[in-house]
Amino acid sequence: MVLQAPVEGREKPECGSVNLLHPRAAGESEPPRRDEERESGVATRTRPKVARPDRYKVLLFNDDYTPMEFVVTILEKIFGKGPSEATQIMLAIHRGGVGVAGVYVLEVAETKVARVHQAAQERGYPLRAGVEKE
Ligand code: TYC
Repeated sequence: MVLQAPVEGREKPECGSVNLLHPRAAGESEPPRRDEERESGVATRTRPKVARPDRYKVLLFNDDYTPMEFVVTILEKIFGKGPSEATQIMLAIHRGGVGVAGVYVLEVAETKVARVHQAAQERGYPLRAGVEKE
């Protein structure tokens, strides 16, 4: 029977430290992840999966009373549009009834809607905004 003596200096590194004796610390590539992958030689995954959050459109709705200039200002100040794009979006809403002011993750989209309603209410305009999943 052969008893293996512990190899000096090759213990598991402490948490938070870097084991410079590890092969990958010397630039070796990742080992195959699964038997299937190793045996077929076909890489079935090249990058770790990263969840993308769902995105939501912020819609602005037309009405007969909110001034065009106010809607343009909203699109500039709250949605970061330049004057030309803001005017185009406003006119598209005016003609078509509804338009997309921007697309965001849900929490940001809902905050923008609240800001639109707050700004409109302060001036007594009936402008409405809403959120729709992309
Ligand atoms: N229809 C409005 C007007 O003629 C302008 C307007 C455009 C209002 C877009 C709301 O989301 C809107 N004054």
